[in-house]
Amino acid sequence: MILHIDMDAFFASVEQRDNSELKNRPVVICGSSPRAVVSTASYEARQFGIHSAMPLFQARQRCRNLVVVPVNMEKYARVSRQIMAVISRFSPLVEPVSIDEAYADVTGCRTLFGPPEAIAMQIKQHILTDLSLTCSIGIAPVKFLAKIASDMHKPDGLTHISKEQMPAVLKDLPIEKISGVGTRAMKQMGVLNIRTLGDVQRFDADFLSRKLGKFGARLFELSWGIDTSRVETRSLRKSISSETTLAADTADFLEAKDILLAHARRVGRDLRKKDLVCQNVAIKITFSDFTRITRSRKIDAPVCSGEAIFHVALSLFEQVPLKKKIRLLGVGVSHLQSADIPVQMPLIPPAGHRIKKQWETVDRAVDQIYEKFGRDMVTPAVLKPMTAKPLAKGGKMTQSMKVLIFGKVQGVFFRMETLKAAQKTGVTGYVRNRADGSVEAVFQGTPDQVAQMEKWCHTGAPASRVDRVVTEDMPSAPDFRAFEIRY
Ligand code: TTP
Ligand code: MG
Repeated sequence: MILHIDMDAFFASVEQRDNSELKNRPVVICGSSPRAVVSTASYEARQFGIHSAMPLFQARQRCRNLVVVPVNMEKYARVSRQIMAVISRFSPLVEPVSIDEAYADVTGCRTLFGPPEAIAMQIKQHILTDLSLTCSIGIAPVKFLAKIASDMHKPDGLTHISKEQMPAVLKDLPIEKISGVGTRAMKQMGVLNIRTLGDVQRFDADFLSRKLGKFGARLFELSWGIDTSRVETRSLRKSISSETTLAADTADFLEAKDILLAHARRVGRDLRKKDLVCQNVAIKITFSDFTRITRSRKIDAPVCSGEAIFHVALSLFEQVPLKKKIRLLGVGVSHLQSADIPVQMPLIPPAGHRIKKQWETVDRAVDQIYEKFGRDMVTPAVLKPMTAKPLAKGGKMTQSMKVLIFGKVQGVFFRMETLKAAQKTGVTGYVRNRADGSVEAVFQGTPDQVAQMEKWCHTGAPASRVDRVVTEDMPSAPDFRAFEIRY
């Protein structure tokens, strides 16, 4: 059984505890800049509709007696360590997930401390008596449900979803309760009339994967109560990261993409140097107004290639609405393990597996060049201006190039946009969807035209997400008369 422990109005409760004048009053914890947003609101302030991430001026409009307390991160970090210490008294398997929440696997703790509910009550009791704070705890057979349960009866709640209750809870669970559901996936599910996990159960895994990508497969499993993620202890959560404060704040997506790539490659290199692999990738963004967000994702199989880390980082980045300029950008990896630990491979390797292995080989070769000749000898293709090799054919300089585009790239719109771009550039050839979810295109034209199209492929049609572009010269391609969409 898994426990998910989440503190109630954490920053605000700590301040209310330490200053009796703040007790029972509407309090927000907030930065001091004029454009500051609320970090958290006390439950008294929440009655006015004030919540985390709300601009302070708006919060003040809602409640005239609002008390604004500055953030004291060091103090919250200290209290956080005390909370984790309390939880660790009841289980050796504790995974802190943020400053105020943790998972604890209490499966093996029954003999010492009793059944999960008794353990949860004792944790709540200790946090209250030792630290004068309240928390809410969710208990469930799997992690994602434990997290949902802890939120069900906040504040000071205790919610147990037993194995027997799981089917009924899953059936009515609104999908927006599941963490990691992006706005695009929400839209797509709206089209499919999916509002609850019960609705998800009507579809099969293949269909959901096709419609929602990788998230579809996870959603399918969750809808049937399957969540294979384990509670990862702190020792496994060491991380490696790379970040920079930019010379000038930027809102340029391509610039940010290049920075992410550079960081991902640096992190990958560090991993390989230490003979480690990671199974979690995170990005960190500080905006020009100093608000900061982090996003992270667990990945299916451990990786150490900069390319693999980059693709996860990029997809996380794409889910962040860029309303403000970026001041700092970073990539981090965690859930590290030795690269020597044999990874259990699925019987049928997933489609990307071979490509992933190839990238790791490329990365290791590039590492050696770095070691020998220094940094500037090799740069990843995306950071380099695109060039094309001309080939003499039929007396005129034409080049034919086959391009495979991976990512969220299928659909009528993507093909139409490729056609439009090709016609604009003047190349001939074709574009078609492939069964594995990628798009294949062949471009024929002058080296310049082909290079332009190759460059276009790296960004793709608006609203698409290009993960990877593989190109291949085709010296013996036939002459194409026009550019067409093939089916
Ligand atoms: P949460 O656990 O999301 O919120 P909370 O503990 O304040 O309230 P709840 O009772 O609903 O759990 O976040 C923990 C702390 O993280 C929160 O006290 C302040 C900080 N935080 C921010 O700084 N910005 C944010 O946008 C959010 C959501 C939280
Ligand atoms: Mg909380």
